[in-house]
Amino acid sequence: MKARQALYIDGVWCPAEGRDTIDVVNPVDEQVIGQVPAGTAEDVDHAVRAARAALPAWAAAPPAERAARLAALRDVLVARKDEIAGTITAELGSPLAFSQAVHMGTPIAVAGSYAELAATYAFEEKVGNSTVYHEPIGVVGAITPWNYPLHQIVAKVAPALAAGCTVVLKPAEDTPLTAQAFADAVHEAGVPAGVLNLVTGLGPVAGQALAGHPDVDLVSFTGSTAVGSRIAATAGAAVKKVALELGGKSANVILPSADLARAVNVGVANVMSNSGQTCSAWTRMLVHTAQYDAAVELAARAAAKYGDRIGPVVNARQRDRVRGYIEKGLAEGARLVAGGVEPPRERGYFISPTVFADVTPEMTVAQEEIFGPVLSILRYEDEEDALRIANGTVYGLAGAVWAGDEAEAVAFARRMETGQVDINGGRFNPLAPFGGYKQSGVGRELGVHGLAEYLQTKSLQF
Ligand code: TXE
Repeated sequence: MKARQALYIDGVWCPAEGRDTIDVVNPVDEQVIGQVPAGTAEDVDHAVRAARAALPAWAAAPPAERAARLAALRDVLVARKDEIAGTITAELGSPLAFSQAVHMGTPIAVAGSYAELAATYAFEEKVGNSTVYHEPIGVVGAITPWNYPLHQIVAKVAPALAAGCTVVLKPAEDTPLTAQAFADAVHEAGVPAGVLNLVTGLGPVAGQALAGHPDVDLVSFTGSTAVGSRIAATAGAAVKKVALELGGKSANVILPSADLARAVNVGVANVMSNSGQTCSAWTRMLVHTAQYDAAVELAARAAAKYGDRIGPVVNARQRDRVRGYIEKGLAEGARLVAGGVEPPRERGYFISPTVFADVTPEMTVAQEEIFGPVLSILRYEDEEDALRIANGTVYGLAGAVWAGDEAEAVAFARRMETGQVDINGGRFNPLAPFGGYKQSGVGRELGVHGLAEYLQTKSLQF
């Protein structure tokens, strides 16, 4: 896809106020593949005004009309699946088959789910002698990361549009071409002018201007905990609602009754997928001491099979950051059983799938989000020990439990301080709420819970 030197505001591609641009780089060969405008605070203001002007008509549109536009958007994404997957591969570096299946498949499912929810949700209900109306919260500022470039956008924009909100989107610097393709898809789907506006730009400039804009009613952010907490502080000062989807350090708990080989193989695949750049990745594998050595051997073998097929990480900064964590793991006494720190390649931000054994709960690699293809395997003595370790980080986004008996896995999962748990592998469900306990965030995405974030309630008493 050709990069557009323009912002999408009020239904048209228009030039940015300033002349600064952002280079888009292919992480596989480090070539610059395009340039997009680095929007300024003035551009954000322009976009917010367009979103505000479009709000009354969109909020008042019958839910069936909003549902029809979302269904059309889903259809456009389906029709353009291969083309947009190619764009994602070019700017994120993920293998094309993965971009087609996951980077496109997931947002297509989510857009479809919101087309249905917009049509069926009870925006008005009777409660005793009252009528309760669920009204759109207003203008939404959506700030998204690069790791699932389209999914992160759709997970915010689709429920916002279903709710009757209008949106200003500020996508990540690394993956703006996917965001431009999304804006084109929204346009083609017949969504009215001003309902979605796109301002590409730098986080501390365009992102900050959007988060602090007085005429934005809700800021929905996905990214690092550091930036999320800053956005929450800004929004809090203005008594503005925020939804935050932040980091994770999820535990994959393999109980002794589980099918060990399956649990380890799926667990390794989960961490290596998308080169480890998944906030919900099961980056800590917890294994009973009696099965520990067998699990380590299985994991090392599984990781070695992936090689470069997982693709690079997104940029040089992330590569260096991940390498730093691997070095820290070694320095703190973890035992490397696959991958490790290699000299940087001549081209491409590749990191070999890495597995650490003999990781203890207080080590940095067991506490901090690495966001690369790095798995830490920890040992536990009994179930209480496993639970203490699983709950022993500042995060609580996702996790997994494996057991021979599903009820046993469910009982353990209910005691985990985390927002989503896969039982014996699990399967993606676009209707299941996703979001964090503790420092993993505030609010939920997907399904009716995700829709509710974009609504406020009014009650009339009779
Ligand atoms: O994130 P940032 P980065 C984690 C992951 C990763 C680390 C750093 O651990 O290694 O964060 O990644 C915008 N005001 N996650 O630096 O900076 C920015 O432009 C307003 C977890 O890429 O948080 C981008 O659009 N906005 C994660 C978005 O915030 C600002 C996904 C995310 O970028 C801003 C990505 C500011 N001051 C990273 N500064 C997940 N939860 O899935 C930046 N931004």
